[in-house]
Amino acid sequence: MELSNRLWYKQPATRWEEALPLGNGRIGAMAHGYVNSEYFQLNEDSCWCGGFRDRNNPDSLKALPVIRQMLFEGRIAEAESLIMKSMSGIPRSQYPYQTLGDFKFYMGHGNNAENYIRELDIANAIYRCSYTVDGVSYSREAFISARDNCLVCRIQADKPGSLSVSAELYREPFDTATVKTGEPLDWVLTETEQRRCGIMCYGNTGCGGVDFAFELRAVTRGGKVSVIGESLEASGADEVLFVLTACTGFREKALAKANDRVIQAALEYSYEELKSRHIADYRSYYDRVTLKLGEASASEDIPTDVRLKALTENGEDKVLEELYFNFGRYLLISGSRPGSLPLNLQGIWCHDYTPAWCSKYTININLQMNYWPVEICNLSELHLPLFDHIKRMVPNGRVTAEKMYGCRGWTAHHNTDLWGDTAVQDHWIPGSYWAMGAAWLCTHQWTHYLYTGDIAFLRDSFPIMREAALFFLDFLVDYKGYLVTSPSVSPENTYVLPNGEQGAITFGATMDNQIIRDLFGQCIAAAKILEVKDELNEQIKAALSKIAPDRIGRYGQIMEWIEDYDETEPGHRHISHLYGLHPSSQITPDGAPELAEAARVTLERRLANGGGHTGWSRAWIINNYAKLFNAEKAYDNLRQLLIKSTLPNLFDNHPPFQIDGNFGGIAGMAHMLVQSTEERTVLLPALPAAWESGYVNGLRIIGAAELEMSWKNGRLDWFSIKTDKPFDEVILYNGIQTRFTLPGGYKTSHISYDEFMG
Ligand code: FUC
Repeated sequence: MELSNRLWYKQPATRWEEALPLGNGRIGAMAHGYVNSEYFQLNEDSCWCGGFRDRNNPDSLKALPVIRQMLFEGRIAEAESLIMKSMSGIPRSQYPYQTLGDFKFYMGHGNNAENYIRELDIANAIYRCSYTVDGVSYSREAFISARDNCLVCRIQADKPGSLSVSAELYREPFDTATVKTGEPLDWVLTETEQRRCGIMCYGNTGCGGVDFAFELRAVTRGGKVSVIGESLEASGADEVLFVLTACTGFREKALAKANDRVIQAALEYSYEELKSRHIADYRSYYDRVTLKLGEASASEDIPTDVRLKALTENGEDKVLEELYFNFGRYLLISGSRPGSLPLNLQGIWCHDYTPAWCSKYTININLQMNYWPVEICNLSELHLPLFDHIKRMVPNGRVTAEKMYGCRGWTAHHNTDLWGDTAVQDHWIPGSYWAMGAAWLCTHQWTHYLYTGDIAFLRDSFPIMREAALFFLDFLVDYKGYLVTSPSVSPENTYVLPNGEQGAITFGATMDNQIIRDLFGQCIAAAKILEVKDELNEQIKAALSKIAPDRIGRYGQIMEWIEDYDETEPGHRHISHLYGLHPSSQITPDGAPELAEAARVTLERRLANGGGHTGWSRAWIINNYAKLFNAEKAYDNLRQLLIKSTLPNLFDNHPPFQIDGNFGGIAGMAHMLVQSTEERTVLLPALPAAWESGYVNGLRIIGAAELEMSWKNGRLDWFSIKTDKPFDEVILYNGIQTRFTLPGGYKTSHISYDEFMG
């Protein structure tokens, strides 16, 4: 197996952050690989505590003009005091996403193992653990199949009849019970009973939340299976096969029946069949992209945790970088599938009942960052859960727009949950009172269209994008001839006024202007494509011309606020005013060189003051430097991400574990190799010296096309473009550009450096 396709360790996990993730979009598990037991810590994507509530503060609308007036008059403290009371959600907080529960099995042997290895094969999405105890070699292999919607685990030993395994399920202390299913006649199950009887843990998450149920069955070769009390046991077996599935009331009404259907259907297949169905499905995504940053020798085959630790001294590790890139793709394919919920702060790998930030969907950077790599890394369908979620939010967002602000359209604040809640979350002044969440999410719809050319998708998304824009036609207020948001924040920073007073609530923050520019511009562009000519389109055009431009402040930086205030924390983890650089492409070195230079100064200032200290912040910085075509800085920050913000299982560390940095990190790597806007695609815009020679195949570019590219000695060697649809885009490399107009379904031959540079 290629080194860049495998995470491996010589010891069991000693903490959760060393366990290995499996998932199929809905069901997630962390495998710990103990010797005399296995611990799969489980998730189900809809396992949220609490039901939907209308939390919109009824006093918001009345307070709105007063708050606006206070802000214009510079009475910040008063405005903040009033906003906290009048605009915070009632109750203040959304409920948390939660772990589903635990599946554990105990091996009937001791703990003294030799030749222990556990690994995650990310080319096939399979977990393995093997060792020898008392001369018997044991192995377990597990995966979570999207095709058959279940976790499958096979245990083998090289001595016949030597397997005795006892399994249990629980959600301590929040389950109703674990019970026998299928009404077995006795403790010992007949062969037919093995397929329809097992154990099921069930309950309700509470506070009006979902019912949940997860069920386990065991089938053996040799030996017997019994259900005693809450335990499912195999004894004297040559081989044990466990199949587990889970669901909640979010999707199913009769939970036990739904789980029974899934497991019975899965058990129609043999283990090998289930495995090959799983691999074929997984690889249909994973094999789309290949990245080579160099050749690795067998002597480089060292355990992942050791490799990660060694990076600090060794300076660079291209195998680890490739592995990190592949692992990010693995997490996307395992955590976000058509029909699943979108990836929250911990994806489907959350181990708490009250996780950090409730493991919600934080939409002032984090949820968006989770989806930064999907289009460029050729995993476009994995974006769909986000679009489904946007649709869940729209009706709530209309209510929030009307009740809180008296506006048409729809809006959302900086968090949302399972139910698509859009009201203000928390009473965190620098973050909560920010009505830009919907607008930012809608830019993903446009991006998906740009990369796929899917007109039907655009037609479906267009009303949602326009309703998000409509909100701003009502919400924006006049300030010195500009239309500005008010109230708002620049997530999640605080400014200092010349009189020393500090504040976070503001109007017309730079990020807001940038997001609105994107949203309005995208609505206008979409209207043109869809041939929609109406009054609303004209109003959006008129409003767009009144959005304040980005301005450069006294340090040469992009101004974060409408005035050139200082920041309380110049090294703040958010770099909200660089939204225009990334994820947007309003600021590019070739399109807006002065602003790009100011963006560079902004980044330097952030970093000089301790910025980039959370994983996701570092990942944003990689993307930002890549977008500035600054290869060495992008690479240096990628190394920092690996050294400072990556856990032994390669999960991103905020701290604690937060998955956005994994996705932001690999998006950054992809953007170092290729960047597309509607105007042009740049090849190797930020190729660091360390990636001297390499090859990439399958990255997507705007215009529904795919790129294959090789480079040698730091220079483009050749590239080729494969189109889905008629393609018309300028390709830029090293200052030279050529327009490519190609028919759909076409692959160019290798275009060499010399040919291209002409
Ligand atoms: C934002 C960030 C935090 C964290 C949280 C989930 O509030 O500022 O760092 O990522 O979201």
